[in-house]
Amino acid sequence: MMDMADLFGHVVSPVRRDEPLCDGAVVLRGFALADEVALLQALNTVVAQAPFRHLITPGGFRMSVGMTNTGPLGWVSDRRGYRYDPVDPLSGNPWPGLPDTFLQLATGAAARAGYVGFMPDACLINRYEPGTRLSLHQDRDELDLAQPIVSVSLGMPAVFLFGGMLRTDAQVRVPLAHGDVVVWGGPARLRYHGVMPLKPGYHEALGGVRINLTFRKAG
Ligand code: MD6
Ligand code: FE
Repeated sequence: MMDMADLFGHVVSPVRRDEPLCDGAVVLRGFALADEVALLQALNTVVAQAPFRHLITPGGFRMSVGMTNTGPLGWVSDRRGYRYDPVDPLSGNPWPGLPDTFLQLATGAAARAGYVGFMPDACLINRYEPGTRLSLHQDRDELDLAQPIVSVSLGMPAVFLFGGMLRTDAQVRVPLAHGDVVVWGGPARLRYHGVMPLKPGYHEALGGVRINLTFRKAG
């Protein structure tokens, strides 16, 4: 989208901007805002069927981020390890189906970032409460690492930490706001990343929490 000037010649910041992070990763500012109401409605439906829960890491720690999934495959963690599973271990049922609005958002964002034909089969939903963080990690449990990840931020803003190929590489801090979408693939696919502790606050869409959707082609 082009920058616009108002009647006085001030540059008006457009709601949507594309910000390359590095080769293979881009932030699409505000990309999810157009579908906000439908997205939040679909999110409520999913969470009613598969509520947020705190998974246990293979090392025995309880994750502070609440998680659930929608789509044919869901990411789970327990004492046996990390994996994608077609069944929600809480209910014994398949995960809720991927809502159309979710799918359209994910494929549209991927295409805009240059990943035409992305077809996710998993959407991990993370819920951050004040003080909650996600420690540095790589996303490497998916079969085909040529496929990107599409990450949608909703509600409270957070600072995304974006590192390099090694855990010890320096990280850049990327503020992510309600409606921002990060598309992440190619040479960036295995970069370490995390989320800084959520600051307390309030956002009209979701109250005091941040919700992140990450779409993957897992199987
Ligand atoms: C989050 N996101 O933003 C957590 N992973 O809440 C992720 O862990 C993530 O945003 C891979 C690609 C993009 C991401
Ligand atoms: Fe991740």
